Amino acid sequence: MRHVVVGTAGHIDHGKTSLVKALTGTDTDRLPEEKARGITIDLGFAFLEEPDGLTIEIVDVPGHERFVKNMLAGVGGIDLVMLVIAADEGVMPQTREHLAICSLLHIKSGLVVLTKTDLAEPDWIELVQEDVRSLLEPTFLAGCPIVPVSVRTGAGLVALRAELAALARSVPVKGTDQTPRLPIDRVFTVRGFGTVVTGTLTAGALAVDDRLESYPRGVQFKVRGLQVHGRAVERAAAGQRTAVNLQGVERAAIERGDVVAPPGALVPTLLADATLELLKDAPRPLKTRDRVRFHVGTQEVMARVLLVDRTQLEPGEASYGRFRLEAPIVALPGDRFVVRSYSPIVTIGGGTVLDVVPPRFKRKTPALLAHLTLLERGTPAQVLEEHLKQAGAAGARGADLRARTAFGPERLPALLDELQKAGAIVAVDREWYLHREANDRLRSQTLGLLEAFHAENPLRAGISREELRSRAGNAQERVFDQLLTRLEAEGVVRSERDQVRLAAHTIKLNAEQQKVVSGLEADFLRAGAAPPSPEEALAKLGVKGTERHELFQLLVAERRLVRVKESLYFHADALGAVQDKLIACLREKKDIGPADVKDLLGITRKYAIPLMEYFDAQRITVRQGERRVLRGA
Ligand SMILES: Nc1nc2c(ncn2[C@@H]2O[C@H](COP(=O)(O)OP(=O)(O)OP(=O)(O)O)[C@@H](O)[C@H]2O)c(=O)[nH]1
Ligand SMILES: [Mg+2]
Repeated sequence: MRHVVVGTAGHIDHGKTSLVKALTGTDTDRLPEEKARGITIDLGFAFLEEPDGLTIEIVDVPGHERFVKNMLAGVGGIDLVMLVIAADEGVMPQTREHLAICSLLHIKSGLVVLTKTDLAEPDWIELVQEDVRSLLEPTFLAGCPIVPVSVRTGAGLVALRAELAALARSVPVKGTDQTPRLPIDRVFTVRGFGTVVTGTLTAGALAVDDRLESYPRGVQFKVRGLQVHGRAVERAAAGQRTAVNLQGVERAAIERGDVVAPPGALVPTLLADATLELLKDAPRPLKTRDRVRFHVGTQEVMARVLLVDRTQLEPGEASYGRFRLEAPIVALPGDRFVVRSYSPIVTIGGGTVLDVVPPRFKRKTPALLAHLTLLERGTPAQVLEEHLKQAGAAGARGADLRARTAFGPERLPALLDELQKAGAIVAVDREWYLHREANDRLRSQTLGLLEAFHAENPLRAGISREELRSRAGNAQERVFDQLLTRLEAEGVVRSERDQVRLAAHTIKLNAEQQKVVSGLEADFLRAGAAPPSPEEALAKLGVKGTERHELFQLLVAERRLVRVKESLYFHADALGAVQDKLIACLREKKDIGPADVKDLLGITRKYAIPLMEYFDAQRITVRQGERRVLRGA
């Protein structure tokens, strides 16, 4: 089962809709206004089934110059174009404009239908054919079949159908390893069913009960039903005209231009980098900051264009542009788009989307140019590496890379693997990646910070992990954790509790410092349950300072002194002895008050109260009024 999408194109009244009807039996002009005016206003849909299982989906577009925007919403998803030219009138303005649009969208092939041949003399038809050939010469339709037909007499219709089927069979099969996307071209409600959207599925498949999302508004829903050609189906495949019945979504929450895809698979953006070419016959140069109409998929959004390496793009020239969009678009790199001027509304150019999450760059810098050139011309692996390079120290999640590249769910992991093996990127964990350069930069920055910290604080064992992370440019937490884990595994860094240090760092005391530290420790040990204040202890050794003194803190960091409350420290051994006595006493007496503690340890209230509170906090005792009992006793 193959589905190939053919779009009509051509000037108003040249017979597109009549031709579709003659081929398929379907009148695609459904609107009352279309019937009344005898012109096509919006898109119409029909199909042809070939005996071998090939289905040719036909999108009929309006030719009126005022409805080119509708035409653009229709041709975004087509594989082939059927350029319809009336033999009596020949090439007209929208013949050219539609042809230019198809060229800009990189439609691969198609054919020309020279219709209304019953209205022209053979000589004249001959001349028109010449004219058409020279029009097509510089385009993708150069040398394509030109099929003369008359809907009135039926002449040429059989030959046309055969040409169409042959062309359709030569269209390459659509990729399966791609994000399924349904750019919405119609939204309506069906009584008893609710909201229905239609579009041409670009890739992959959709199935009933799938959980999907409508972008850019992020409305999530379940597929209640699917229809293809008016028949209910369980599954819709790439290339099929698909109608999706959304469960629980208001009609007003969706409009033409929105895109249906799996949740998280796409990123709406207000900024897009792209290649940009101006048509040779554009009426004037395009200047940076010009306001344009940006058409991608079935969407039209106003935008300002910033030219990357010049202030003005001349007709026929190509460069890179950054588009500041006035409403979010939903696209993937590789998508083609069309640009029309704000006023007068004419098609002036187009290009390929390169990046939908563009990095911040100072405009016009050679770096930006090099970056965009790589995105345009690089191999898939180079493009992916470039995205990770731009992500810097923050790195990127695999799922986010998928939403901003055209690589499918199978291709992307394979490319990430390849880059990892080549040493270009580092896997932070199973879903987070970092460019090698960012990794190395963060690593040397972190080691440098540790070195500097030790040099400035020779008597401190280490720096807190959080402090270090924030000094290292507020590194992404997962990235930083992974770096420290690796540095530890390599034996370069040690971390204890929340303190990090270089493995090589040791605290070296000179003789005088050593004397102070030993003196302090001895003093507190001797004082037992009635220790001096830090100031007193230091002063006794001839040092001026408080508990913040670094030699004092050294004993605290090593847990030889334990802080019971502000400015009240006990030697760890003394505190251990106090705890033992207290527990023994509590076992015997069941509960004790401050007076018991004073007597037991021979200390004053000044020590007894903080000690009792300390043991409460340590969850050894529980307070009951003014008395304490053993916790859990
Ligand atoms: N004599 C003759 N008339 C034709 C032929 N094909 C179409 N017409 C007539 O041309 C007029 C326009 O035909 P449409 O099919 O509506 O043209 P269209 O290209 O779809 O027009 P838009 O969608 O508005 O751009 C109608 O009156 C048709 O009957 C033909 O082969 N011979
Ligand atoms: Mg029509």
